Amino acid sequence: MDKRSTAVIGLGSNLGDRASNIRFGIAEIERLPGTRISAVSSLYESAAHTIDENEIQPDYLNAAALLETTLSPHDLLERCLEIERARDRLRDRDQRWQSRRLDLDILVFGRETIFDERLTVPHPLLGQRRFVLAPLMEIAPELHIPAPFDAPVQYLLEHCTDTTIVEIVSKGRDRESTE
Ligand code: A4P
Ligand code: MG
Repeated sequence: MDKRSTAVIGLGSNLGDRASNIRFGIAEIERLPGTRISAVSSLYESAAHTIDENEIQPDYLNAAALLETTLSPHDLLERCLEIERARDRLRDRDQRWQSRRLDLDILVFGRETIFDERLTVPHPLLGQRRFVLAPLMEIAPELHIPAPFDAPVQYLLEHCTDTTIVEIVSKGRDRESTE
């Protein structure tokens, strides 16, 4: 079966050589079977969102990659988790939102809304996070984010109440022009 879907993966890193970790993630996504990256955002820097607001964590670099893939959403998730593990993510499995070398989140997968024990798509916090919406705005401002958001990226960014400062730190690349 060769059903092709448009998906977006959000990448984040706040440990080690953050830019290199994100470049590694992009390169590994590009190697996935049946998958082609069509755009990669610039890198964006912001303070860490933490569950406990008193917790201090290193700042994050974030980016987003727009891709076409014939993988299923759950296969893509498994591949993303393998890529994270390959970047030697040593974390306590029971604790959420810890610092990490590389975190890959499936932000959007076609027009699908998925909510099961392994996968929630669109990513549930997408609309509340400027560090997710800013890179997405750069590569896919008109992309329609399915339910429960049911709105284009541009609309979600305009209505985002997250006051975190998100600064662009390096230019992205247009895949079409580099290949
Ligand atoms: N999972 C469910 N849905 C998804 C999805 N759409 N994409 C499951 C990826 N994974 C998904 O993930 C735990 C499980 O989530 C996976 O095994 C998968 O089955 P995890 O990566 O081990 O846990 P986590 O990342 O610590 O938790 P969570 O809830 O995914 O956190 P987030 O949303 O990734 O947030 N601040 C800034 N500035 N920038 C950031 O990138 N990131 C986080 C982590 C916190 N603060 C941040 C940033
Ligand atoms: Mg995550």
